[in-house]
Amino acid sequence: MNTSEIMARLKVKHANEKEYLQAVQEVLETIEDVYNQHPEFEEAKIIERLVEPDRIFTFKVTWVDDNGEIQTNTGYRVQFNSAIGPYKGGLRFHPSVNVSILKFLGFEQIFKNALTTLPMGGGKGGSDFNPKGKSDAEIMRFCQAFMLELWRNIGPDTDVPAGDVGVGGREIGYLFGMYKKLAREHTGVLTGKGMTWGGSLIRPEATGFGAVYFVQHMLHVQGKDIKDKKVAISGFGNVAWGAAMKATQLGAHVIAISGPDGVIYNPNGMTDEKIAYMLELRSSNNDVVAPFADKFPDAVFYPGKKAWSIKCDIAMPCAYQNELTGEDARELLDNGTWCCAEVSNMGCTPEAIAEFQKAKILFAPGKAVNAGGVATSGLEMTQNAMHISWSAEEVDKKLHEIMSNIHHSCVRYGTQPDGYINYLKGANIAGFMKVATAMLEQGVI
Ligand code: 2IT
Repeated sequence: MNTSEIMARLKVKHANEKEYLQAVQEVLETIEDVYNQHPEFEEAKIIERLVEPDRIFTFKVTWVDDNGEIQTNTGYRVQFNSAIGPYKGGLRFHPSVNVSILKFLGFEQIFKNALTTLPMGGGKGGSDFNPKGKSDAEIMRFCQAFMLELWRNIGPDTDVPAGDVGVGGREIGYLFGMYKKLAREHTGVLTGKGMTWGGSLIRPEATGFGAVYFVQHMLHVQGKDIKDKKVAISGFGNVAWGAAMKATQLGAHVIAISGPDGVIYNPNGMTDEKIAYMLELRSSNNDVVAPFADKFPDAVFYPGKKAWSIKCDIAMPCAYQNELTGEDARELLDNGTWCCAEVSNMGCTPEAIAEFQKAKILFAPGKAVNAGGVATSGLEMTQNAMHISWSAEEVDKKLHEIMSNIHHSCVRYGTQPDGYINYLKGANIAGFMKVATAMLEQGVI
């Protein structure tokens, strides 16, 4: 079957899983040529096998809130593909979480993890639990109840979850505590751990730092430098925070950050105090960015507006899937934006990507740009397995090397005859080739 036939069948079989279908379609479209050049892949039905997760666990999570009321949520873990290593990928706690979203994230993770050069398969999990407005004690009880079900299905050489939207250091702490109690072992079963109990230095910053390192490489190819460029960032979570910090350190001006309530226009760029305040905002659990403008008088809050309404050179979506639409892309292009580095997973709609590519501006997909996060999780696993910890400099150096390698892979597989670098194609082909080869060599399983 060719890639279009496979896609058509998937659309029938999983008709209501739109995010999953979107993620698969994007990959299949970009690897089609390579797939056709390798009849051995078709013979081994590699794509048919790759698009279905190995298994999905779905479980009930019951817990008691601060009012003594019993709450019921649904927990999931999608173990997608383990061809090149144990399943690896984050947990997302957000009311939108469902099988389609976790399958899309798990599918993306396979290729992303392959790109990192580290031995990690793809997985993802989470719950429809909404952390917004919950007390610390409620978060703890939920995490404990979640792990009570999950723990038998994960392990340091089996499946290693981490954080994603709604799951940060605090949640990983509660999840790890419960795992340790049940399994009676202190191993690297989760990443993103605290620094005193097995966490890796630089992991909290790694996704954002890695994204900016990737942008530096993209710009370098064009003979440009990030210094003095205007950068618009969406979101004010962990990823946006790391990206804002590194971009600022390198002399760029982060002139926009945003939240579900609107955008902060920050014409003078970030300061250390402003960057630190991003973390404070996030931990307030209220999911609003507006207070930033109350605290810093040189910043202006525009309710209901997106970061893409602010004139910038470089756009870095750092929030959710499909947060940057075709309309947003046209607005950015009209305002002269010449680089979009997707940091969120599938942050741009297919229409937005088509606009950027048609305009031939620099565009790179999340699975390449944000891979520094999971790569540093991989480095955390290595440190745990060796029972040592590396210095921040060592980890940062390795992160630099990994982002440089990923960029190199994108250029290698994505450079078009006219010289335009199609980073989307490059990332997908590079990831696919590695996983497909591993699957082929391991037989029909
Ligand atoms: O999307 C991602 O790569 C993550 N949420 C991080 C996953 C990880 O295992 O560190």
